[in-house]
Amino acid sequence: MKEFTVAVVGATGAVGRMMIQVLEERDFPVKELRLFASERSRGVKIPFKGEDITVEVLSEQKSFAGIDIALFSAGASRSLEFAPKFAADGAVVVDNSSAWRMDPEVPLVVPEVNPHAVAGYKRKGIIANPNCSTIQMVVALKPLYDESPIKRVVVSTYQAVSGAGQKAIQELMDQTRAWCQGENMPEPKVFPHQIAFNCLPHIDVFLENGYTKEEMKMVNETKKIMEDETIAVTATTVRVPVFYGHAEAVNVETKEKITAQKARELLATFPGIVVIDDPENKKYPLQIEIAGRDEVFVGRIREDESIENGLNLWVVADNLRKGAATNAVQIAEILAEKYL
Ligand code: NAP
Ligand code: 3JM
Repeated sequence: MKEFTVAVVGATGAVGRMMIQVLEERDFPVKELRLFASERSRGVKIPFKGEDITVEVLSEQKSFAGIDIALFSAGASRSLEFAPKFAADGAVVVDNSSAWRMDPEVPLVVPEVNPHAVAGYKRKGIIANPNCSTIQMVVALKPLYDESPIKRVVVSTYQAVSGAGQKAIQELMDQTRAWCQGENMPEPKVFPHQIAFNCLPHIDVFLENGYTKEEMKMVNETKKIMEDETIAVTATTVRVPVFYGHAEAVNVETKEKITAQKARELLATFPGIVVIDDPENKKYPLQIEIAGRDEVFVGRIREDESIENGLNLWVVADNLRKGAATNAVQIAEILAEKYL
């Protein structure tokens, strides 16, 4: 089997470390793994398949020749600057940031939904991984859409702190510990307010229309991935004091009626989805139970009795896995199997 030189850019971060773990777990055909991060990580070693790999400093002067696939998770500005350099030196970049997602020459891919779009990597040498909240939602929407086109989606999210990186995980831990020990609450540094025992309706920056950038990512990315500009999407994205796993309350309006029972069947037979929907026995997807899993979990499937053709769903996934690293590695697997 062909093997590839793979780079992880942002290797020391929450997403980067998970990418390395997922590459190993899925036994991706890696010939050589190269790891990049900032000057702060000079000399850091990260284990991969029993070997310690030394992190390289991402710098302007470097040639990136010899890299086949580069998985980026070092922030949008690094992606804007370095993804074209890696691509010019011959790599296909799978970028986790928002930098390239809405570029018409860059495919935006969720393998369960639009795997054919991967072919578009040939234009710029870059494929974009969608936002974590978009990924899990479109996986749940796809089997419903295939039954009847979707007119409108109203979504509210309950997003884990790990979506904001290593420092955010630490901030929730430090605030929780301080509160439990009766100490002074440390000043928030990553989040705009205290996150422990609190919910913040504020993820990423506010835009002129009053929505946050995170909310508009869900609106715009959904249309691009579903290849349907007519789907109306509106979102409220909320950070909650949970370490791993994003949950979403999703209201879907379809053109034709889909009963709750039919929706349950469609969702349960779709690749990458697990239905947990047994309210009598208190069974529905929970963040603490699905953390560490790669599938998208759907429960609380019920008809919206306020409109003719509506459904309500509760959709939960591990944001660092399906929401980021696993989706990126799945894209790399398609590249490896079909294109490179
Ligand atoms: P994180 O834990 O803060 O990690 C950031 C990573 O970027 C670290 O490896 C860091 O290296 C590196 N980095 C920062 N500045 C750099 C520089 N100037 N040069 C080289 N490397 C640099 O954040 P994260 O949660 O892993 O997220 C990383 C990025 O992935 C985000 O900014 C976002 O664009 C994307 N992301 C995407 C999703 C998704 O939905 N698909 C979810 C979460 C994040 P040091 O350790 O050396 O500082
Ligand atoms: C998730 O460098 C940055 O501004 C990154 C901000 C960020 C993003 C993003 O916009 O790329 C943090 C966490 C995302 C994302 O997936 O959209």
